[in-house]
Amino acid sequence: MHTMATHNQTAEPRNIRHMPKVFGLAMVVIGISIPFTSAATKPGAASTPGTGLVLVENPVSYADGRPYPSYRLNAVDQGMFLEYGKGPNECDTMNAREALINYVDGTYYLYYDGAGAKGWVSCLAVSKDLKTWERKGPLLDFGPGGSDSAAACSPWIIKDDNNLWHMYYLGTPNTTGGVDKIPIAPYLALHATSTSPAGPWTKRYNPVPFSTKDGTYYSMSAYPGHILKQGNEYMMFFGAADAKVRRTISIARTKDLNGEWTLDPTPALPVTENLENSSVYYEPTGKTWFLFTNHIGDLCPDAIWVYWTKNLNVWNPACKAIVLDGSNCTWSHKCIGMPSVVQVGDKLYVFYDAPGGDSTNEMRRSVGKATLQLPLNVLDPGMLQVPVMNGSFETPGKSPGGPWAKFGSPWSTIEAPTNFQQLQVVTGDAFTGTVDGGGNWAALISTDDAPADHPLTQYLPRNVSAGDTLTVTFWLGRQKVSPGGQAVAYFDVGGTQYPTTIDTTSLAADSWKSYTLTKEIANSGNLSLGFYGTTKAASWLDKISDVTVKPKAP
Ligand SMILES: [Ca+2]
Repeated sequence: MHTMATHNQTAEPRNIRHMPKVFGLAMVVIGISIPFTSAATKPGAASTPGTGLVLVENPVSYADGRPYPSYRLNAVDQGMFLEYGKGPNECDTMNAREALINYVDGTYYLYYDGAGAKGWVSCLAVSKDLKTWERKGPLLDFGPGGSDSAAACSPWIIKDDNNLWHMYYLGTPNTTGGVDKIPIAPYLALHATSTSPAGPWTKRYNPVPFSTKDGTYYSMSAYPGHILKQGNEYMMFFGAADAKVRRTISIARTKDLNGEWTLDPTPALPVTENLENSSVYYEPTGKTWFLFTNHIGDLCPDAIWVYWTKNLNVWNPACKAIVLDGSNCTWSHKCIGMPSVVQVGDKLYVFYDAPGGDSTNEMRRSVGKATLQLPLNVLDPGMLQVPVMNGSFETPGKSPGGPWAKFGSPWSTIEAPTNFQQLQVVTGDAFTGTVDGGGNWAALISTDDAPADHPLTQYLPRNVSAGDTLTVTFWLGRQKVSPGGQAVAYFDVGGTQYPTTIDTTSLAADSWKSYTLTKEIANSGNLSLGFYGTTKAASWLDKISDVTVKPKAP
């Protein structure tokens, strides 16, 4: 049946997009630095300082079909300021990257990975004003232990209660060799201490803070990240990669900076997000934590993304935005390296590395910076109308990008399922008429198009609680010359599905009907919405509403 109306059937331009329906203000929030939520309650608040979310209009498609953020939180690029090749003792002749900014007692300490003749080590540049920088040369050296014999990079630091600084850095005994000597897995977590961020640093090889472990999401790599203290516990947002080299951020915990760290059994964000490195900022205005990280694209790191949460232990993959990519970086169009952030007055400075131009190269990167006007304004975590993005599937194309994940071809380079089917309702001669307001494209739900193990699913930017009642409406059609099909629609709350079966065999051929899924949920967690087929014959899905949350009666 898929031959009757394939996605190649017409040359419908991909830029015909139905603006996703978002609650309230979102429909008019197009621009930069407009508060996303406050204007709804404060007329004229558009002049309020700060940076707000704007909707993504041109989602990027990735080879593996992963979902793309629905929002941007645009930084204003300040350009490149620390060019590789100018450090003392030829410490950074081929690279200056992995910029980690620290502000301590009036001085900015910029740690960056310099690539010189011997390989990659962390180097130091200092500044009092972020304008004039003094390059001090290598901060660390290779070895003497085997675990950092080939590279000693990317250090995050924190001061303990006795004013001793602790450093956690990435070491590896392996590189690609040759001239470039690019560090390769395993990326290991190593420890050092000093009385000053400027060093000298004393390496502490025992105990090892944490290590990779077979059979886990950190089987390939487990390397350091941003550290902060909550109560008497230190939390580290460490980097992980699994056996399929799927990368993400998770949380390591310890009460003793000289001891071992315990890694959370599940990652803070799904491995399918493809993220490296972390830098955390707390926004007091909205009592919200922001995790800045590096998104890895098809060829190279391609953007700085930020995730936000009110609860450091609970992160939602839908609560994310693009901060800097080739569209708003002034000098690097395809490759943007890892971010770190520091607050300076009413701005948040975002440091990053990039190769410039259209390069996607690992080498010849330099360091740039960008700014975000504070405060950062994001979604209301208690919203009662949760936006479903692209709910009418008006995004034709072979690999649509956008918010839907596992859309027929999830992780196709890894697990190689079938192509997705997103077809034209009338032009494809499947129906005489469209759903009113649903546009001309719909998704097919069948065992061929969206089977139970590859459902059509969307993360939603809402954490819900036991006792809440969730409602969504959507339209299903039985096309001409088809028996109709059977399928399942479900809410997913923290991995628990609340399903209902749906059946279009009882509809008249060439007709549409509205369905409502309502569930009172019994657990708490991140919310997502999904659909999958249970018969080979398809149901056509269109015009999915926002999800309404009715909180449990007090
Ligand atoms: Ca549609």
